[in-house]
Amino acid sequence: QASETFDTDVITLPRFLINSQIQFNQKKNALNHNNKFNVVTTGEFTLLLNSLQFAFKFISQTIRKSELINLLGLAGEGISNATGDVQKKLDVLGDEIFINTMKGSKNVKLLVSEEQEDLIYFQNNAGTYVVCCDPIDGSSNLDAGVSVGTIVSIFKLKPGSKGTLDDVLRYGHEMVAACYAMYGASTHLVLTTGSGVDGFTLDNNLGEFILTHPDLKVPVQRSIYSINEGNSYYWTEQITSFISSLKDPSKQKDNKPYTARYVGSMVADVHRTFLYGGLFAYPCDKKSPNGKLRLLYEAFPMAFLMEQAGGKAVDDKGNRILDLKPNSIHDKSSIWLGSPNEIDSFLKHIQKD
Ligand code: P6P
Repeated sequence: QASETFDTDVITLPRFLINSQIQFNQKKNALNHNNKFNVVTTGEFTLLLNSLQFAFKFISQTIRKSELINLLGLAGEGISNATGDVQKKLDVLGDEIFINTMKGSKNVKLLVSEEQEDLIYFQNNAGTYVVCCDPIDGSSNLDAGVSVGTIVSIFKLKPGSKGTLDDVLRYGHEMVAACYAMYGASTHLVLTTGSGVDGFTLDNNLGEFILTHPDLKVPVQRSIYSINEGNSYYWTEQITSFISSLKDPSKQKDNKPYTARYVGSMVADVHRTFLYGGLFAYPCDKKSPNGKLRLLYEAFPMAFLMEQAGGKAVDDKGNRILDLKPNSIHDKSSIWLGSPNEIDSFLKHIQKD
């Protein structure tokens, strides 16, 4: 009877990847009518995701420790030193962990990191994957105990390529996978490999990510908007009028204004949008004419995940984020993402204008 309450058949991330690899092969073979050869994925991708999950676990541990040091630091030398050093150190540590893990995985050829000005080329890796990441997104919030995260997009090298900038400056729809880890009360991993989205929670005792949110779908509608209103003096008239319409009960079918929720850490704001619905936006403004969020390792992965969960992701002009292509590795973009109904009302508003 005990086993009824105690789950003895948990799906870990490695087991989930093996299952999806089998399903992928079955689908491929079903499509391959002449059946001359058995299409088997090489398992390279599974190896890459196993390396990625190690990086997330390592960063998660480092953050938990750094928060402890933070507390000690606050009691000791005063706020600025401890917080500043740990914060600065933490960005560097997160970046080093990521670079070393991807180099060690052997199947990553090119790496873009928010913390590195230039593209990283792994000379000795025979890999065929391109990984773009923000190792610790939102780290400025860390000392307030706000959730931060690691955001990752994955492309494959172009056929026959040895690995150049051309393999990185790609259309968003060329991504083969995207994920984020969120380091909050628990450590969550939300992942898509192009057929839906699945959420995992790190069991610290087992040291494994356990499948806790299979086949995540974003709610179709939710009256929540998530945007930094502190920038409203710099917004265009179009964006100002749209946001004020959300707050005007007479403009809403249920005569209720939208609720505002803004953490200021993209992973936390997007994770909430996945689970509760609503819209998250970081538009261009007079201060940041190209937007603030980066295309390759913030907008692209979150847009891919959101679309795979039944949501939408567009820029200020209504262009689909995944149809954009960066001209340089740190290019920025405006972004509106979330429940389809919310993004559709934004699109209607800008088309009306
Ligand atoms: P603002 C954090 O610094 C970040 O890159 C994202 O995580 C977050 O969504 C955004 O910037 C917050 O920017 O200008 O609202 O503080």
